[in-house]
Amino acid sequence: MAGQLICIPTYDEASNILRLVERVHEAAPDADVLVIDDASPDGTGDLVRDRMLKDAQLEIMARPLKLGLGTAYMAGFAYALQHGYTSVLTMDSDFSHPPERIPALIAAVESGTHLSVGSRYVPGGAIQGWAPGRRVLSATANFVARQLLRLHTHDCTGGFRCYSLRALQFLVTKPLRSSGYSALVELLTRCERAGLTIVEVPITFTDRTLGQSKISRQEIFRAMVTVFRLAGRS
Ligand SMILES: Nc1nc2c(ncn2[C@@H]2O[C@H](COP(=O)(O)OP(=O)(O)O)[C@@H](O)[C@H]2O)c(=O)[nH]1
Ligand SMILES: [Mg+2]
Repeated sequence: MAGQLICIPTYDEASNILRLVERVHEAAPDADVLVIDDASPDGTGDLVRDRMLKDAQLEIMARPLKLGLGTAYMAGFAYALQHGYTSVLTMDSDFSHPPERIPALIAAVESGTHLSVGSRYVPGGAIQGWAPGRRVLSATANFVARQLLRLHTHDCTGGFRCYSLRALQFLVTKPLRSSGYSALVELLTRCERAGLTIVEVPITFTDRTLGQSKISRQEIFRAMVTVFRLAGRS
C-alpha cells in the first residue's frame, strides 16, 4: 500500500535537488518522493534520473516546458491519486522549507486534519535571510489575500503543505485558474471555502543559499490579479 508522496517542483535546481532528496528521505524514510521538473535547462532532471537508478523511493515527472508551479502541484495530486497515495506533502527544492518539519506536517494530517500548512506567520514561525523588501512583499501579500478573501490561515502563500486524501480528491475535481505562484492562494481558498479543516504548523523559512528565485514581477502581478478574481467570487 502506497502511503505518503512528497512532491517537489523544480526549475533549475541542480545545485539543491540531490542534497534535498537525501534530507527528505532522512526526515520521512517511508515516503516516496516525486520531483516535478519542467525541463530545467541546468540538467536537474538528469541528476534525478541518475539518482533514481539507486533510489527506489524517487520518481520524476518530466514535463516538456516551464508550465508553472500551480499546474505542477495539480499534476502531482493527480499522480498521487492514480498511484494510491493517501497524502501529498509539497515543498520547494531550495531548502527554504526545513525537511525536519515534514513529520509535524504529516502528523497533523494523520491525526485527521484535511490540510496542514507550514507557517511563517504564527507564533513559533520565522523568516531568515530575506531582505526587508521581500519580507514586506510577503507580509503585504498575505495581509491583502487574508482580508479580501476572508481567509483564516495566516500563511496563505507558502508552498510547504500536507494535503490529506480528502483534500486531494476535492481539489482535483476542478482545474485551477492560476498556473503560477498564485495557485497557492487559490488552493487554500478552495479548501477554506469547502470547509476543510486546516492547521498551521510553525516553520522557520530560510532564504535559498544556492540557485536563483524564479519569482518575477510578472508572477507578482498575476498573483494580485488572481486574488482580486477570487475575491469577486466569494
Ligand atoms: N516544475 C516547476 N517548478 C517551479 C516552477 N517555478 C518555480 N518552481 C519551483 O518552485 C519552487 C519555488 O520557487 P522559488 O524560485 O524558490 O520561489 P521563491 O522561494 O518564492 O523565490 C522551487 O522549488 C522552484 O524550483 C515551474 O514553472 N515549474
Ligand atoms: Mg524559494
